[in-house]
Amino acid sequence: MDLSATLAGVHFANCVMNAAGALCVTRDELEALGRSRSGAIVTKSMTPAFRDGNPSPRYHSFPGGSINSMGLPNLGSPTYAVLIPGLRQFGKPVMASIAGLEPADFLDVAHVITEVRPDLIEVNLSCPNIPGKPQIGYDVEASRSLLQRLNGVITVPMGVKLPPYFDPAHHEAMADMLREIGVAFVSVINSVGNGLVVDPERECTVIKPKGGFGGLGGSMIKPVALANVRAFWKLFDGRVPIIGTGGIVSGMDVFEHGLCGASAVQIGTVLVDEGVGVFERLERELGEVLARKGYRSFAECRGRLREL
Ligand code: RRO
Repeated sequence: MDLSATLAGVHFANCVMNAAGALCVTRDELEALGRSRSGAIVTKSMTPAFRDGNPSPRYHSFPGGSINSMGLPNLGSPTYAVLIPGLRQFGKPVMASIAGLEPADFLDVAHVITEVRPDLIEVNLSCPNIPGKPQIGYDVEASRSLLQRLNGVITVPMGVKLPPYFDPAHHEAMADMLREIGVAFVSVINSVGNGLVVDPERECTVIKPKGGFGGLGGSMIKPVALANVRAFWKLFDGRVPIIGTGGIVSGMDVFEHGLCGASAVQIGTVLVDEGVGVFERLERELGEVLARKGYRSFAECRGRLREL
């Protein structure tokens, strides 16, 4: 079964890769992704300098999914610029996720990372966990201004990682702006920001930062993720490739993202829960689903969701 994907001119032997943030901060983690069946090596979102992130506990997984408030812990872009050339030995695309607390941070990181030419750059407009810093992706004009400036610096395919939107007017406004900018791909969704998980026995929050508020991931967010994949697929008429992220636990979940319009997918919570062996399981399960349904490739099912 052909589970490959081509996106912004970049070929992925496997359409399933890690989501930025999941097991991709350190050199060891990035190299483990390189050795795994992940279709790409996606880095943790990086800032101009090393960050410890928020105080622990800051990640909690439970049967329905996960909540996190990591707070952008990362090695800093100069260190990733040294690591990225070495990651090429694994023969798969390297995607650098870039972030910042201010627009100037994104530009600084973009300058440093463009120099080492990752295959793609994903601009993270949607970190929900920095106290006092709203998600840029919820402000169309701030996003436009930042992306215009980054377009002048980044010379590899540039995509955006967006937060979930819950209203068609918001999908339309964002899609109009992204069409004008000419992004190479759209990655949806980041975690569902500022949820609250409670431990009723201990009568407390399960994570420490921000009074227990954090980004939700895992199976409980799948319908929100699918809605965002589908909304952008329709608004772009299938002409801007979409990476679907959110709620993938099984090969069938990957198939659902494909039906809604995803060209490739990323996994977060399930990767943290199971480790890099999960890529092999998902590959096997997706291959079985596609074969049973008479498809010859993952690409063939893309966007084919029937509307009743
Ligand atoms: O580091 C984080 O707290 C974090 C980031 Br940058 C992000 O984009 N999404 C998320 O759920 N956590």
